[in-house]
Amino acid sequence: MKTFRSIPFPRVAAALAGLVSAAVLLAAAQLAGSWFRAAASPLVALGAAFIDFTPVWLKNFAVETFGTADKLVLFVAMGAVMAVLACLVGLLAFRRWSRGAAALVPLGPVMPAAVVTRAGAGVLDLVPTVAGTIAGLASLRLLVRRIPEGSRGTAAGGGGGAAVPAARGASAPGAGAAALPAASSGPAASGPVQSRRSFFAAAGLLAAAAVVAGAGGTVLAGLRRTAQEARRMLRLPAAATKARELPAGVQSAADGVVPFVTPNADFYRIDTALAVPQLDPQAWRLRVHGLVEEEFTLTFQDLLDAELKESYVTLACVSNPVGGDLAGNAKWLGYPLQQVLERARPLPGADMVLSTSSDGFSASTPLEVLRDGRDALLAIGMNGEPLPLEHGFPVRMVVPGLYGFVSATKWVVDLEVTRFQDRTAYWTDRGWSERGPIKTASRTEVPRPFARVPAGRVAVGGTAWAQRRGIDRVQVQVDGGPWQDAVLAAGAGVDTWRQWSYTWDAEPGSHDLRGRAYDKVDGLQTGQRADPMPDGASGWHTVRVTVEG
Ligand SMILES: Nc1nc2c(c(=O)[nH]1)N[C@H]1C(S)=C(S)[C@@H](COP(=O)(O)O)O[C@H]1N2
Ligand SMILES: [Mo]
Repeated sequence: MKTFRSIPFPRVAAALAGLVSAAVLLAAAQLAGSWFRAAASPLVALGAAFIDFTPVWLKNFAVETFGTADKLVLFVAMGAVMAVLACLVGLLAFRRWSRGAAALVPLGPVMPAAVVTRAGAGVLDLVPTVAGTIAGLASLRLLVRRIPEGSRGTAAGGGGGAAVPAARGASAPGAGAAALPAASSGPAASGPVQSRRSFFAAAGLLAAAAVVAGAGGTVLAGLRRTAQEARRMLRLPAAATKARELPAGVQSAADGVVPFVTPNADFYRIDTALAVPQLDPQAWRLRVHGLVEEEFTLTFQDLLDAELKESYVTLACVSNPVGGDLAGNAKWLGYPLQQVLERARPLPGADMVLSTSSDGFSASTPLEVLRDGRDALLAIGMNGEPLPLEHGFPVRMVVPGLYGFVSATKWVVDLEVTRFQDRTAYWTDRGWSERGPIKTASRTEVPRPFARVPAGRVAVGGTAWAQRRGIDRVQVQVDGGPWQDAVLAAGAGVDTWRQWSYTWDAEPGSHDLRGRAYDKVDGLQTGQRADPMPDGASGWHTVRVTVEG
C-alpha cells in the first residue's frame, strides 16, 4: 500500500490515459471495421499477424498445451501486452506529447502492416485502422491535457525519491474518493482536485464511449454475417453416389469410446483463422489454374449441379500427439477433385496441387493422390448439413490419407497445379514437412489416463486409424506383459477409423496399459516415439491407471 500511495497521481493518470486511449483506438477501429470485412478489424488482423509471425516452437507449444483454447490464450496474452504498452504510451505522452503520439501510432504502422499483409486485403482495409488511430490520438491528447500541469516535470523525473509536490498537495491516489467532494465543493475549487475530477470525468466518458463503440461494432459485424444466413437457407442436393451404409457394430463395445461418427459440434477445429472467414456462396469462386491445359473457374452453383459423392473419411491433424484427440470422422458430401483435374488436364511435370483459402492458408497435395481414385472431395456437406462455418463453409477439401495441413484446405478458393520444387505451402514455410501421409495410430480412450477403476473385469477401449491402409489388428499389453489381441469393432472402409475393445482382468495396483495397431499394408505401427513436428507423431499409446482393491 505504501508503495502504491507513493506513485504520484500524474503517473497513474497518464497510464490510465494511455489505457483508455488504446481502448478508444481499438473500439473506433472495430466500429469502422464492422462496415467493411471481418478481416479488416485491426484487432483480428493484429492477432492473425501475431499467429503468422509467432515462432514455430511457441505455436506448437500453444497448440499442445491449450489445444482448441489456444486462440483464447492468444487473445488474453495479446491483451495483457497491449495494456502494458498502452500505459507506457500514456506515460510517454504525458512527459512529451510528441513522443507519446509517436508511440501510439505504431499501433499505426503495425496494424496497417498486419492488415495489408493478410491475403486478399485492399486499400479500404486501412480505413478502420486509420479511423481508430485518429480517435486514439484525440483521446490521448484530451486526457493528457487534463492532467494537472504543475506535476508534469515530476513525472518526467523518474526516481522514486523525487519530490512530487503537486500530487502530494492533494490527497494521495489511494485515499479514496470520499475525500474529494468536500475538498472540491468550495468556490475556489480550481486546484489539482478539480483537475482530477475533470480528468476522471473525461476518462470515464471516453471509456464508456469505447465500450459502446466496441459493442456496437461487434453487433454490426454480426448483422453482416451473410454467410451464416446463406448456410441456413442452403439445401444440400442428394448425392449421386451415396456412402456405403455403415455396418452394424462399428461402435466399440467399451462404454466411453468416442462416437464412430463425430458430431459436427464436437469435431476438432484447427486453423490459423482468428475470425472465421465469412464467405457468401453466391460470390464464391474456385479458380483452377497453373500447369494445366484448361484453366477455369467453378461457382458454387456448378457444384450444386454436379454429380456429388458421399464418403466417410477420418481427418487427422499432424499436431496430434500420441493419444491425442485431434482427429474426427464425418460423412462428407462433395465433388470429386479427380473430376476437377480431368477437366483441367495437368501438364507433364506437374506433381502438386497448391490449394489456397480465402484467408491465405495454403496446402500442398501430391497430384497423384488426387487422381488415384480415392474419395478426394471439394466438400460442401458434413454429416448431412452444409459445412459449418468454422469447418470451411461453403467449400473445403477433404483428402483421405493425408494430414489436414497438406490437404484439407477450408474456405478454399484457389487450386494451382504446380510442382513441389516451385511452390511451398503455409506450414512447409514454417518448418513442417511438404508431404504428410497419416501415420498408423491407436489411442486408448477408456479407462482415461490416471483413472481409478475397481478390480475385476475392466472394459478397455479406443480408436485406431490407418487411412488408406485400414486397421488390421489392435493389441493391448499390461505392464510389459504379453501382447493380447483386442476385439475389433466392425470396419467401414480403409479411410475411416476403427474402434476396438478389450476386457481386462484387473488386479489392484498401478498399471500401464499400452496399445498398438497393425495396418493392412505395413503391418505393426512403429513403436519409435516421434514428436508431431515435422510430419506427425508416432509411438505406442500408454495409459496409467490405478486399480483399487
Ligand atoms: N483455411 C484453412 N484450412 C485449413 C487449415 C487452416 O489453418 N486454414 N488448417 C488445416 C489443418 S492443420 C487441419 S488439421 C484441418 C482441420 O480441419 P477441421 O478444423 O475441420 O477439423 O484443416 C486444415 N485446413
Ligand atoms: Mo492440422
